[in-house]
Amino acid sequence: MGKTNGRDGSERALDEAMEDRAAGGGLLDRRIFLGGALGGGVAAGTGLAVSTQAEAQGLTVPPWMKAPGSNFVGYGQPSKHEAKTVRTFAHAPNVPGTGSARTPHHLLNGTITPNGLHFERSHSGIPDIDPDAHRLLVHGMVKRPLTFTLEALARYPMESQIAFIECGGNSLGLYGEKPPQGNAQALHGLVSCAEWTGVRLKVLLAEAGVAPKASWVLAEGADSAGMSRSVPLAKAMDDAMIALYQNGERVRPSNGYPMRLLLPGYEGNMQVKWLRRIKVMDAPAMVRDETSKYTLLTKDGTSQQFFFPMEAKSIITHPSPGLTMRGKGLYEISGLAWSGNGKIARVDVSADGGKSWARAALQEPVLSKALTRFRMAWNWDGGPAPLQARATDSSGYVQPTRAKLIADRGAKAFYHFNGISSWSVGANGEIVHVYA
Ligand SMILES: Nc1nc2c(c(=O)[nH]1)N[C@H]1C(S)=C(S)[C@@H](COP(=O)(O)O)O[C@H]1N2
Ligand SMILES: [Mo]
Repeated sequence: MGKTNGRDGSERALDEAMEDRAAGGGLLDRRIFLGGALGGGVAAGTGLAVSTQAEAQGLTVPPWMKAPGSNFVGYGQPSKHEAKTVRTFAHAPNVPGTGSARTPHHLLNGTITPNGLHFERSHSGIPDIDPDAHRLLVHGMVKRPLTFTLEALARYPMESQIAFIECGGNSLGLYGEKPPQGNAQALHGLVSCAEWTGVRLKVLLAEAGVAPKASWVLAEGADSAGMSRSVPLAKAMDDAMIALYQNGERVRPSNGYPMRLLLPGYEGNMQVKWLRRIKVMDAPAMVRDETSKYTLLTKDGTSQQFFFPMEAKSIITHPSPGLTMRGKGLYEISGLAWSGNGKIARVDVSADGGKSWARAALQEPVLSKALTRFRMAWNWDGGPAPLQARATDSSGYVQPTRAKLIADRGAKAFYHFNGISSWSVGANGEIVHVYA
């Protein structure tokens, strides 16, 4: 390293950045982590890494360098040291397979959820579908009803789309009077993001020939719940997809094998798994999951039906409950933001319970209706600190505070919780969920 780029320069840059406070509570300018300008300075200045000298002294030959490693396997698995990175789930009493399994966001990074960790919500277990026997029927108000085998569908032009899916019931505990205790997985784990590949629904509808008066479609699953939802024809003709692949491989059985309906940005319940039927109609079918369930209870006790997009929301994944703070100093606050109405435009972070905010850096590429990773540099002074994130999407919509959400919807609201949530970092380094 030349003198101008050397450790002296980096240390100075760190000092300057430390002074470049973006908001109260130790939040630093978002540029601090960008471009690696602080590589040496971060290590030297804050003790995040072992110093080079000490490392050189400790450079011995570890056991795994002394013998050849293990053999190849047909389908790879995560390291045995990552055995805690799993979904967590509870079954509804006496109903095997019914319930949900949650994504461990506090143990992951980036924006794509590995297939084995994508959250799952199933109303009647995971059907064991023979892909050769499965059929997709497109019928109702069409000129030509059509039946597709998986083989036939695979010959259509395909597209890929990175999209989040969030259950309408994600985070619903936060409507409660007292802050539920749990980690990001337990409280917010019913959201995941994958690259989905398949055939646009509009291609199949065009081939079937939709009647001019049609305005809705009914999607039905091949599970024993026969789970069904009505979808506006406009969405079906827009970015709706019959997804056959998930992160490059066939959709997992738990996520809809051999095909599911993908409705980017819409509540998870409508994205019918194990899809077997699309019926074109001129009115919604008023099935159970859009009448008795998945409606939005409002303040005056009436229910709002057909509230489809999941609105802008963010959660901090690091630090978060279950992760340990190792003394004061420099940390990265990082998390996920998403909006069913477009792209994330900005995320602001607060380390003083919402009194002051600083703009976080967004990881590129920022994609519409996909999870977006945000990052913020933070110099923790070792004292109590309530951490919050607030997302704004490309429509200008700003994630509301929990208080505002409840004032608007009433205390009995259940679905679509997207209020700002808070982690409190205690002086002992323990992190808990609070209402700040
Ligand atoms: N056929 C069928 N589709 C279904 C469900 C179901 O139980 N059966 N659950 C729905 C619900 S409530 C959600 S939130 C999403 C979850 O999708 P995932 O399990 O792939 O994460 O699937 C939806 N599609
Ligand atoms: Mo759901």
